[in-house]
Amino acid sequence: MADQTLPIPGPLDEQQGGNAAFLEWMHSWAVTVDHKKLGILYIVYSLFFLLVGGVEALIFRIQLAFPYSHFVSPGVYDELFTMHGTTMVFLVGMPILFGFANYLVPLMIGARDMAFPRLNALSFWLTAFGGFMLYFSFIGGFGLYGMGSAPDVGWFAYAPLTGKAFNPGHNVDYWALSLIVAGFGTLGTAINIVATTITMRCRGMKLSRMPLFVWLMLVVSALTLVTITPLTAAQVMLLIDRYLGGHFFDATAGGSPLLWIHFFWIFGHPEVYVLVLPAFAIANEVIPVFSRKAIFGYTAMVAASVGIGFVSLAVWAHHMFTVGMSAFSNSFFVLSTQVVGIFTGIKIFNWIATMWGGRIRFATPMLFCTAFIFQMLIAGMTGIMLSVAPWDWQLHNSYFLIAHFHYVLVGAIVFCIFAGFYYWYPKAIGRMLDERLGKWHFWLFFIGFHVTFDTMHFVGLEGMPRSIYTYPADRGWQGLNIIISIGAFIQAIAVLVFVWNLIRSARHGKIAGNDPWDAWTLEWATPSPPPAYNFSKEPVVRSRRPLWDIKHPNDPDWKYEP
Ligand SMILES: [Cu+2]
Repeated sequence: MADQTLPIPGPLDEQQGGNAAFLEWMHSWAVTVDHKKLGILYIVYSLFFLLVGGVEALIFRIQLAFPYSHFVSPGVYDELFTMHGTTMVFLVGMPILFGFANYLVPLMIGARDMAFPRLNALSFWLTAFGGFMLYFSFIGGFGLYGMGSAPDVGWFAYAPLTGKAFNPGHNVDYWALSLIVAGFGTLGTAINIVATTITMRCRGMKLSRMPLFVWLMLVVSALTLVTITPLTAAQVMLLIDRYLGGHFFDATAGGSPLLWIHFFWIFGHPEVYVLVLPAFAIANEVIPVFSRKAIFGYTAMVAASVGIGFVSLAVWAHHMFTVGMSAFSNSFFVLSTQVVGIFTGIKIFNWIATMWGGRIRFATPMLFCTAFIFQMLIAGMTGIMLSVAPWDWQLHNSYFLIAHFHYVLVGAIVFCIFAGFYYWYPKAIGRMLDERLGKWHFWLFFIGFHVTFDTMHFVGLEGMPRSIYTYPADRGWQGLNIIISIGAFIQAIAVLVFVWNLIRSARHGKIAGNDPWDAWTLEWATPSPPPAYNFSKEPVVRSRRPLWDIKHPNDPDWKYEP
């Protein structure tokens, strides 16, 4: 088989081809409108910020490991947890998952590219510009602590703390402006995915035959269109308050800080599903292939995803049970939040039913997905606990809440992202990731994750609130905090093993070939990596498993799907 790996120039090539070749290579990536290259750019960009956001977490975990610690100053501490949250949600979670979608959706539906390739390129560069502008605040921002102040108001930037009275510097402006710019990039990508899915499917790829990955990215993109907009509107209102004499969020002048909180969570909670549904989408592709069984309950999976999409728009105030809403409002948001739990339950049932009776191969992607199911179950249960208003009154903004949402953001989303890397890296690069390093990555990350976030539930139940800079020694939180910090460092080592695997395998990994996992969706029908034009001939699809049909025409349990 010809060596079809992705051409990655190295120092040798530079010496032979001189800088010209390298510059030409750089130029080809800078001006690309190819969905595959843009997908890879999104992923590399997000991996960089995953490391940055991870380092921020390690620094404040050192600060919190001991009582009365002054490892960093209070101001820097506030910047670190604000930037950690903002980075992981806006510069890692969304772009990395849209990166996977950018790379895979056209391939999975048998299309040549996205519907709007130039909009696609613009969307990436807006996203990247927004992210780097946010980090420029570390240099350009001017806050209470002088030059070089990053946003320090929490990732949800509650009013009135963001007002000029409490935050006279530019760090809040960097937060709002950079997310507005990145937000337009995200909107552009969402428009592209919706248009591509609706208009670019190859012959026979009916909606009822689309891979679940594509279905979920369609729901996510529609959700993005209706949730990024209120956030952008609120950020513009904030800038009007700060510079044009507005009073939207200023209670002393007829405005209301609660208005910001409502706006933020009208975006913020659906945002959780903009992040977790793509993770579910990855699990929907990996679990069946490694169980050697088609997904259980395809239609129920689609319906549950659409259901989550809709209901997630009606739960936002479960983040506001402590603001003093009426009993009726609280009850409404308790119930709507628990309805989402039903849809997630259907999905967890279907993943287990898919594995049930299957011939399961626990290769690294499947290890990450199996752990994901277990952790999503726990995250769901603590979510239901927190959705009960009286319980939430006790634990709101405690480390129990931090543990809960990291169970979703890391335990579900990051675990699935890692699974996606081990599953689709061979397709994009043409070489396999090393399985031995993969197993090390998995077990170290699994242990580190549980040491950190299981323990965090308990220090929360012991009453430790979030965002505090330090704590007294007599609260009994020290032991638990040291364990949490040790877990964080184990996770960091696991991520370094992963990064090393990514770099090393690009040159030394086993050649993958077109279809290393014996899968059944169309991306595996192309060479690895796929040529710029994707398919030499438009595929014709006759079922939900187009490649399986081609490879197993006489499969006894194959049946024609209308
Ligand atoms: Cu929520």
